[in-house]
Amino acid sequence: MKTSSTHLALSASLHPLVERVETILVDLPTIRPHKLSVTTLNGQTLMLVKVHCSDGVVGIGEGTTIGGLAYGGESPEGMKLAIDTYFAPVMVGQDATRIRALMTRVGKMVKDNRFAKNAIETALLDAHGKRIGQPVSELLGGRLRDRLPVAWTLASGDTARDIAEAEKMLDLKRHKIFKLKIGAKSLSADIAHVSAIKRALGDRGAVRVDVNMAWSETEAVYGMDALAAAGCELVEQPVASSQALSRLMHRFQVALMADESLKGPESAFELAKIPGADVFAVKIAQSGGLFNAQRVASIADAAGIELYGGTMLEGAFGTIASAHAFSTFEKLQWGTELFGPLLLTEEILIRPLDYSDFELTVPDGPGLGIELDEERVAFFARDGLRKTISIVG
Ligand code: MUC
Ligand code: MG
Repeated sequence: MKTSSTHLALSASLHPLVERVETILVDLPTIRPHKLSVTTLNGQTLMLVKVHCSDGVVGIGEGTTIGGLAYGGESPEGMKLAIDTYFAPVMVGQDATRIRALMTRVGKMVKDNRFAKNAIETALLDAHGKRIGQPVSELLGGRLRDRLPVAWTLASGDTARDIAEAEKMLDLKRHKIFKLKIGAKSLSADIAHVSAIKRALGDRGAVRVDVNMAWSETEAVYGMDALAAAGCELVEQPVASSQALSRLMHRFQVALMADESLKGPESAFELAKIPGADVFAVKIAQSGGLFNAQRVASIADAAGIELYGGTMLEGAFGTIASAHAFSTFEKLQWGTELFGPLLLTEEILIRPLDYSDFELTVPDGPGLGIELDEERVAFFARDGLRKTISIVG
C-alpha cells in the first residue's frame, strides 16, 4: 500500500506543472468603425494569457469583449486583473495535463468570470495539445470537419458602403453569408437598410440581422414581419427577454436565434425548455470555455434546436479556439461567424489563417496550431513599443 501510494505521488510529480501565468493586453485598430446597437468599435483589445509549464511548453488563450463593458460584465482589463490576482495563485503548482480537474479547481475559487475561464482553458488545451502532438479538436473528442463556413458582419452604419463591402467579399470568395447589425436607428430606417442590401445581393448572398436586444417586443413584432418580407433568413436576439423570444419564435416563420440569452449550459437548458429559439449562437467565451460550449451544443441538439458558431469578435487565438470547438459539433446547420481577425488591421500570427472559398480552415498542427508573432505583440501591447515610439515621436 505504502509502495503504491509513493509510486502514485512520484508519477503525479512527473506530470508537468503550471509554473507561471502571464497576461498581456494588446490594442489593435479595426479596418473601419464597427457599429452595433450597443456600441461602436474603432479598435479591439485582446487579453492574451500565456500559461508557462514546467516542461517548457507555453499555451496561449484569449479573452476579448465588445466595447469594454458595453456588451457584458467582463472587460479585457478586468480579465487581466482577475487572472493575475485570483486565477494564477490557484493554478500555479498544479498538474497542467489534467485540464478538467484544474478548471474544476479554478471554478471552486472563482465564480462567474466565464470569459476569463475560457481564456485559461484555451491556454491549457493549447499547451497540452503541443505537448502530446495533437490538435485541440482531438482533445475535445475529435473533429467532424476541417473547414467551417464563415459569415461576414456588415456594420459600417452606411447602406452603400455595406453593399460595396459585401460585393468585395463575394468577389474575394471570402463570405456569402452577411449579418447586418441593426437596432441603433429607427425601425423604418433599419428595414430600408436591410431591404436595400438584400435587393442588391439577390440570391448571391444570404442576409441575416442581429439586433443585440435593442427592440421592445412590439417593435420586434413589426420588425420580424418586415424583415421576413425583405428576404432576411434569420433574426438574432431582437429582444432581451427569453419569454418574449419564445413568443416571437412561435409567431413568425423566420428563424430566430438566441445569443446574449446564452450564458453557459444552465441558461441553454432553461432556454431550450421554454423553448425560446430556433437556433443557438454558441460562443466559447459566453459558454465559459470549450467544454461548456460543447455542452451547450448537446443541449441544443437534444432539444431539436439548430446550431451556429458565434464570435465575440476575437482575434486569432479566440477565433481558432472556437473553430476547434465548433469542428467537433455533430451539427452546425447555420455555419459560423469566425471572421474576427479579418476585422483587425494587424496580423499577430507568424502564418496568417486560411480563409478561402467562403470557409476557414481549422488548423491541424499541435494545440491550436497557430504561432504568435512575439515582435508584433511587443509592439502593440499596451504600454509596449508603439506607445514608446509615439511618445518619443
Ligand atoms: C454578437 O452580438 O453576435 C458578432 C459579430 C459582430 O459584429 O458582433 C458580434 C457579437
Ligand atoms: Mg449577436
